[in-house]
Order: sequence, then C-alpha cells, then structure tokens
Amino acid sequence: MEGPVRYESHGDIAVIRIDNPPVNATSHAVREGLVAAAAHFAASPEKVAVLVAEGRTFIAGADITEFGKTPREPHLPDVIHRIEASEKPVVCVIHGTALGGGFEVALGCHYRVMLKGARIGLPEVNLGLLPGAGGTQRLPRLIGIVPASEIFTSAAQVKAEDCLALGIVDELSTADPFEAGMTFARKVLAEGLPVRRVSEMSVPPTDAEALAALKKKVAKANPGHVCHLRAIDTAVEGTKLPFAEGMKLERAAFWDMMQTPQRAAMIHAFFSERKVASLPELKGVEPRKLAQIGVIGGGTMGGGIAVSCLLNGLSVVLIERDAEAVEKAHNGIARTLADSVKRGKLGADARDMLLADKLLVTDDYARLSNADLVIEAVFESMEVKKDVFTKLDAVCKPGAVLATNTSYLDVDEIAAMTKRPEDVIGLHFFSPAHVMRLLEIVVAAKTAKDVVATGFALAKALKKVPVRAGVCDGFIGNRILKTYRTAADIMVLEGASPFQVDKALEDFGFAMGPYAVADLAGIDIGYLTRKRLAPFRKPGERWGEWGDVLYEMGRLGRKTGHGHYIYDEASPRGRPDPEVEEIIARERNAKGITPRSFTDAEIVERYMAAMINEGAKVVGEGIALRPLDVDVTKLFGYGFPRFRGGPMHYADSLGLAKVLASVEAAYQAGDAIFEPAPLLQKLVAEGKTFADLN
Ligand code: T1G
Repeated sequence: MEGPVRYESHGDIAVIRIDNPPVNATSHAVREGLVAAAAHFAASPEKVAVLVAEGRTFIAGADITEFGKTPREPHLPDVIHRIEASEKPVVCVIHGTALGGGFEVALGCHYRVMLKGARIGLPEVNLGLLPGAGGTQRLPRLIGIVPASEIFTSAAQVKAEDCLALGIVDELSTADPFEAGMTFARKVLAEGLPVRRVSEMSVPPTDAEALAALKKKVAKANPGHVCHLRAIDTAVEGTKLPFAEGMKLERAAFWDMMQTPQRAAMIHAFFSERKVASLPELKGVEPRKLAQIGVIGGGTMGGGIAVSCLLNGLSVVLIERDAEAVEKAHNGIARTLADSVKRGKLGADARDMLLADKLLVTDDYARLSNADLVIEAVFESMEVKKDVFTKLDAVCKPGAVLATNTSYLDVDEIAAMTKRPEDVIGLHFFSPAHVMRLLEIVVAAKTAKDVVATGFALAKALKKVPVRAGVCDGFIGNRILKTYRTAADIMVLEGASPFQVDKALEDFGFAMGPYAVADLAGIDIGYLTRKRLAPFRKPGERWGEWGDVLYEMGRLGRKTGHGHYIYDEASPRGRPDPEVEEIIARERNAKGITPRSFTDAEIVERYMAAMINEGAKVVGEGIALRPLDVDVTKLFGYGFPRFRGGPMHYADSLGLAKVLASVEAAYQAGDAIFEPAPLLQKLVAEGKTFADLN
C-alpha cells in the first residue's frame, strides 16, 4: 500500500501504520489509506489489527488545512464507521496526543491502549467547531454525557491515568507503540476478546442537575462563542436517537459550525499563532546559548520575568539596587512560586530547588558576568535605562544578549548607549509576565540576526507567543492601543458614557472594556502616558482629561478601590460611579461640547475602525511584518476576542471598503487619529484583503 498508511502482516496480527508528519492529521490521503487498510484487513487472514502512528504523536486531528475547502470523500465519520464495523477486533495505540478526529478514530476502534505520558482531547471548540466524527455520540456512550461534555467543551487534554480510570482506554503501557499494540493483540487472541463497538453501547444515565450546572458554567466561561453549547445539545439530543441518526445530527451541527465566521476566525488564530514564531529571515540562523538569565529590577515585571524563567528551567540572577530591595524582590518571587505550588502547578520540592539552586537575587552587577541574556526591567525612564545599559556593557561577557523590557521607549537610543548595539534587543513582556503569553520582540536597527533568533528561542523556552516588532513609540500593541483608546475617549467626550462603551465592547467579546482595563492597570499609568504624549499632540487633536481629575482625586482604580468604577465588598468587580459621569459632563461643558447619544453598534464600529486603521499603519510602516502579527498581538496581549480572529481578520470579515468608509467618516469629523492608513486605501483600491498580505 502506497501513501501515508501502511499495512503489515505479523502472523495473525495486522499492523496498520499511519505516517503523515508532522502530527498524523487525517488528511484526504490518510482517510483513503485507512479505508483501504480496513478493506485489506477484512479480506486478509490476520485475526486482529493494531492501529499505530509513526513519529511523535498519534493522530492529532482532522487536517485543519483542509477546512474551508470542498470536503472530499471518504469523510472521517465514514472511515471510522468502516473501522468499527470490522468483524475482527481492531486495537489502537495512543501515544503523544490523540486529539479531535484522532481521538474519534480511537473511539471507533474496539480496544484502546495508551502509553504513559500520552493525552487525549476533543479541542474542536478551540477552532469554533465541535467534534464531527462521532465524538459527541461515542464518548457519551463510553463515559456518560456530563463527563464527555466536560471533555469536549473544555478542550482539556486528559492524561493516560485518568483515561484508564474513566474507562476511556483499556490498558496503559510503557512500551513503544508497536510493542504495546502487539502485546495487547496477543491478549485479544489468547483470550478470544470479541469485537466491541462503542456505537452499540447504551448511554449511562445522566444527572440532569449536573448537566444543567455544566451548561451554565460553559456558557459563563465562553461568552459569545456558539459551538460549546451546540456540542452539548448535539450529544444530549443525538444520544436519544439510534446511533446512525445521532451521527446525522452531529454532522449537521458540525457543518453549521463550519460555516460560522467564528470558525474561520479561530482557525486563523490557530495558524497565526504558529506563523508568528517562524520568521523567514531567521531560517538557518542559530540562536546564542540560553542557560543563565540576568534580570535587572525585581518589581512587578522583573519579578514576573524571573518566575517565568525559573518555571521553564532557566537559572536567574536578579539585580536590585540595595539589600532591602534584594530581600523584597526575593520574597516577591517566593510568594509567586508558593502560589504556583498552591494551585498544583509546581511541586513544593521543585519550588525549594528553584529558590535554592536556580535563583540568585543580589545588588552586585558583577554576578552577571556569566549571564547569557540580561533583561532590564527597571522604571520607564530613559535616564535610568541608559545607566543600567552602561553598567551591563561593562560587566556582561562578550556575546551576552542585552535586552530591555521597555513598553514604548526607543530601543535604538538605548542600544546606542553600549559599545555592542548589535547585541541589544527589546523583549516586551506583558503583566503578569509569568502568565501572559505574548512577547513582543523589538528588533532595533543594529540588532544582529542571531540576537533576534535568541529572542525567539527564549520565547519558545518560556512557552510565549513571540511577535517581531520594529522600533516606534509603543511598538505594535501599545501604539495601536493609544489610538483606539483615544477614539473611545472622544466618543465619551461627544456624549457616550464610559460604562456604555465598556458594555458595548464586552458584548462584542472583549474580556474587559477600556475603562475597566484603565482601572485595572491604574489611572496613574494613563495619567503618566497622557503627560508624556502631550508635547507630541497634533493641532486639533482631541483627548479626554477626566482621567487626570480622577488621578488628582487619588482615584487610581482597583488598587485604591475607586476609579471609573467603585470596587468594594458589594461590588468586588466594580460598579459604575455616577460621579465620573458628572466629571465628564463638566469637561464637555468646559469644551463647549453638546453631548449626543451613541448606539452600541456605533461605539464598536468607531473603536474597531481606529484599531484596524492604526494596525494598517503599523503594517504599512513595517513595524509589524504582516497583518497576522497585529492579530496575534491583540489576541495574546490585549484580550481581543479569539472568536473574531484579531482586528485585521475581523476587518476582512467586514469588508475593507466598509472599514475605510468608517475611518474616513471619523476623519472628516476632524480627528487626526483617523487619518486613513495608506495601506488600507491601497488594499481597497486594489480590491485586496489583509489576508492577502499574510
Ligand atoms: N491539521 C493540520 N496541521 C496541523 C494540525 C492539524 N490538526 N495540528 C498541528 N498541525 C501543524 C501545525 O500547524 C504545525 O505546522 C505543526 O503541525 C506542528 O504543530 C472531525 C474537525 C498537536 C498539540 O485542534 O493542538 O479533528 O507550523 O507547532 O506545539 O472532530 O499542534 O510546523 O508548519 O502546534 O508540538 C482537532 C491541533 C482538529 C489539534 C502539537 N485537533 N494541534 O503541538 O506543535 S479538528 C486539534 C495542536 C477535528 C474532527 C475535527 C498542536 C499539537 P508548522 P505545533 P506542538
């Protein structure tokens, strides 16, 4: 048999091997190969078949690159039906990750062996889909509707031991897939184990209360998504029917989800997350060694960066200005690690080892002499940064990478302070740095290629999503944030309530609206940003100043229990403060503005137009390589709703001509921030999309 599926005969045992790198996805060729192998097995003397996969993992799902294209027969449900219908037992061996259609293939086999360390999952909801090859019909028959629904609505990966305990698999093994399969097949032969079809099993009784509670939890955890609850309904309604009817119901639901913009958006997010990490310019470029990391500053960012390094196997030397600050920084890191232990993310012994062997907090710069990469995370002042980089230039070994965690300052200017600007790079982490996955890698004019490669290697080591950014004020993320944040302020000045703005954007899918975010980040941050940007404002540019009033009133947001919202026992998540509306009304008055009402749709349109237009400028100027880099930045660093794919993907879904019209309308209203991006105008003129530039 040619192709990615091979058939081998080992006496009474047939071995069917799937070999479709990188993750054995069930591409068209694999599906055809499995159908041929099933037919061959039926016609051959072997008495039992073992299904295994080559490489690092069993089938990791349907081939996502085929989605959105015309589906080709055989479809996966039919392939699995043929395997399950076999009159002779079929055993599969799961290693690595059996996900989505891969796990559904396993559910179609009569027996499942799992290697220790392997995991299964049904992550289709991460792609805006639901299991479409029997997952919602077979898994409930094996373990019940509620446990099955927990698996396919959480997209969680279930460990081997738990799979055995749940009855999802029959045996665990520490052998390699082939040996594990052969051993179990011999047992099937020796004990005469029969064909056992999951589709013929009856569904265990369902605890209606538990099901209702799960639906409530799922709806709350996935606001705006359509696939999660549809998956549960499909399992519940489908398993009330004969299996084949249930499969039809699942298929219909699957195709409904396939047509949704959410599916397109989430698959765009899936592949974009991977594309940002592989830069053509870094092909064949070896990163420098990364074992010991230096961190300058033990505050919120420095401490978080140190924890992220420690939790991912790197040793850390953290520098603070004096003994008191050293102790404070050490205790801060110890507290964060203790929290990881409490949440079961880290063992107590491992924590003790990290603090004892992997972390050194000191005020002695000389201890950085062995560091491979040093990340400066001190106060955002160019003077302070320059002082630090002068010291680093003196103590760090040749070839050490010198990085700044600045969130907007000029990295070229910082690099120029050293005798080795080619070794300087920006590594912009997001708070909390040991949690937030985004890492903006800011490439300065003189940064060497292998230093860029080292930044990306660090991102991989820290399990971050790296986005390459050029040097400008605020790089990709914060530069765009400034613009749409100002657009929101202008709408408030014109009459919208900040609370309406937040609600409209939260309904659109953002985890938090801009004013709730301002309260979380701290009103003082916004105040300092406005002060810093004041000298650069263009004539006629409008901005909101009520934040300065809140600042002067000492209302700094959540940290003081009062910002735009009031945070107290009655409302820990905050309730709108009517006094803020009064402060804004006074500002409108002072500026001679007659307020008007806004619809939620208008707020979203104007806010997104600002974001997309600035995104187009960032791509047009080469600060971001492609529109997908802007999407990934907003998805992983700024709470952009994943089911909309990111601002640039969202723009394509709206139609760029429509977006440009919104931008031009706002620009004609006199706001310089809406000056149309040349790239947006060009794409509209050429009838192209942002996707064409990815
Ligand atoms: N289809 C096509 N390509 C895939 C793929 C897939 N399912 N999974 C991974 N790749 C590519 C990926 O783009 C990358 O390519 C390379 O493999 C390595 O991936 C009917 C409809 C398996 C845990 O959602 O979660 O089945 O960038 O960098 O970090 O019900 O990939 O090298 O060119 O991520 O080791 C359900 C998706 C599909 C699993 C490995 N399955 N994949 O992680 O490597 S829907 C999924 C993953 C479905 C049925 C439905 C991860 C991984 P490139 P990687 P990794």
